[in-house]
Amino acid sequence: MKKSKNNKHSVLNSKIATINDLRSAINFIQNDPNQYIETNHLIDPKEEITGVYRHIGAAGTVKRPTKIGPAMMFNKIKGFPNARVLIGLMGSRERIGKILGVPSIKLGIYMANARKNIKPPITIKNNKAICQEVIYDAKEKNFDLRKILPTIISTKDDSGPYLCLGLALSSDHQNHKKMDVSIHRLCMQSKDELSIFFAPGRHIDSFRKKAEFMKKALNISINIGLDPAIYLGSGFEAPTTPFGFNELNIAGGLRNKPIEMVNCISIKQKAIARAEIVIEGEIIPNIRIPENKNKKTNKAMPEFLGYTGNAHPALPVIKVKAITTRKNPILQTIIGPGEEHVNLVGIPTEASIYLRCEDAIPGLVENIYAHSAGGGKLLVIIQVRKRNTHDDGMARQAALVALSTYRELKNIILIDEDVDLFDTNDVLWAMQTRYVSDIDSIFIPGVTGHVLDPSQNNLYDNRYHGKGITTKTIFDCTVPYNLKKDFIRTEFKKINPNKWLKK
Ligand SMILES: [Mn+2]
Repeated sequence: MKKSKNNKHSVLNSKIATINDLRSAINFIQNDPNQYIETNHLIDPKEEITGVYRHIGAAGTVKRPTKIGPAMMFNKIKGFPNARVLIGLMGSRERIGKILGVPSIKLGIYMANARKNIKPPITIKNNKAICQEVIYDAKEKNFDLRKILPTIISTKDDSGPYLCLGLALSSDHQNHKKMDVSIHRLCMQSKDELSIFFAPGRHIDSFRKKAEFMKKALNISINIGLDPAIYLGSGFEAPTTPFGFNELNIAGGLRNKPIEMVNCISIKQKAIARAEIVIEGEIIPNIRIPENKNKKTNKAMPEFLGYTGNAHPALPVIKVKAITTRKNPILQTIIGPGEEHVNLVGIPTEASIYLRCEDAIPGLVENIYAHSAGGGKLLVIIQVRKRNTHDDGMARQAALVALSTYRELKNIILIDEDVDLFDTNDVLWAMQTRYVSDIDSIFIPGVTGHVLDPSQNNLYDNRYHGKGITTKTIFDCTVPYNLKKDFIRTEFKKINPNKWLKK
């Protein structure tokens, strides 16, 4: 019995070890209808894919009705006979846990370990790179990226077709060892132009500004359809991954194997060798275009807090030089406010906070959850195990460490080890009997938050002049250590119920 169990475990691990790109990740889950479904019904990438998937598995901050569900592959795309669209692959923690070979409740801590045990990427030869099986040269007369890629339009208000899972890879134009990978909002603006939106402080934007100052273009590759380990590793931000640190190191750590890069064919830059699709281009210095250039709408696309973002008046432009793809490429995408986005930003956030708390207060923090309701950024649940009365203060100190680690964080709920941080009913239960608002709330006013939160606005709170400034709150829902004996949850007999479930 024991032997077969061990064998099963080793088979599982060896399968996970073979996941090195999007298709091998799909193969791993494709026979489980709770994790993956396909459809051969023709679908329009304009509004229909998001309209359908909202009912299947979007969840997150999407307006209800919606739910967590399987990833969905659309095999027949209107106007694009050779391409497929996949949405929702990283849309549940359970599925990410399966694909990475980790229990889903341990994902944050596992990511923290990958940050400590990094593996640098390697570069392979072009003739070995499957991302270059098919080549479209932008110099050719009929080149039009809008006709090559089945890019989705999420809603009627969107500024245009958006690539929602384009992993941008770029480097310092004078020192290519300083590299960065990160995901940004990319809108198709013409047959060979994309606008790129950088949130303040993003590392590739710093490369761009430096190149622009010297009147140089910045070479950039946009990589789509990847091993989820690469997307998840790319979600780390400074200070956990400081400026110039290549986040592909962490993906290599997650897989315990270097990520393969390849030289682009049209520019001096790297691409992810096993990507489904690579867009090669350069960010032109001193050019800006309005994000809504092609459409009279003030809106851009649905953003992670569940509201549609405003179109930006002046964005940098990527001039596309070439597109390379696998044969019959899969365009991988997400719903902006969905659970998939929550996981992509939230799990690295959990890892970053865990690392800093372990450094500052070893052994206190049990686990961290960047909650779905805050889009993985605004709300974090911190579970602590107090060891003495001193830890009554240290738990609150852990919350301050979290706020200093991740500036976009707004609200923190502290809970004890006997509360399930992933079960919101249980967290709210702790709030009812272990929290008294006027003694257990800590307010920290006037601190930088996130510009996409509509309450962080002068019209809502006229104490602050700018956008993205707010009051941060710590809700301490833990029991004071000396009173623990009065807060013991009812214990039921420990018993295996399976016998009573058999017919
Ligand atoms: Mn970075």
